[in-house]
Amino acid sequence: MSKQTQFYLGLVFIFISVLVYFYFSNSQPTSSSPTVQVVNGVQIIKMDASASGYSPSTFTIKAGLPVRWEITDRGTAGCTNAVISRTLFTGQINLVPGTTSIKEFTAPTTPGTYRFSCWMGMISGSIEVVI
Ligand SMILES: [Cu+2]
Repeated sequence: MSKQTQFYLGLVFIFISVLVYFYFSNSQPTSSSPTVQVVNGVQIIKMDASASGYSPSTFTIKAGLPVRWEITDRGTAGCTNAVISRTLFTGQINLVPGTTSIKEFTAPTTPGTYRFSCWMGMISGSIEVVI
């Protein structure tokens, strides 16, 4: 391979690298979180709960907008049979194995990290509220 060929191959390599870089840097998801979808202005969160934890366990939602939280019980037991969050809503969300429980509330207007957990706090997750 001549020096000139190597030089041009180098240029092509750099060019492709730059293209790839811009392609990926521009393709960031438009939604703040892939686990949240917005339908008719309602932010829908889908989460699985089991005795070992929540999946996914973190979400990002927009402040002040309605939320519909669908929690599918994949085998909770004992204290994991209810979800609480003192900062997001009052009361608790009761879970029944094999069924999906739905909780509707309005996202806080103050941005921040809001934690939720089973009623004894052994398994937990968080909802990031952004403006
Ligand atoms: Cu617990």
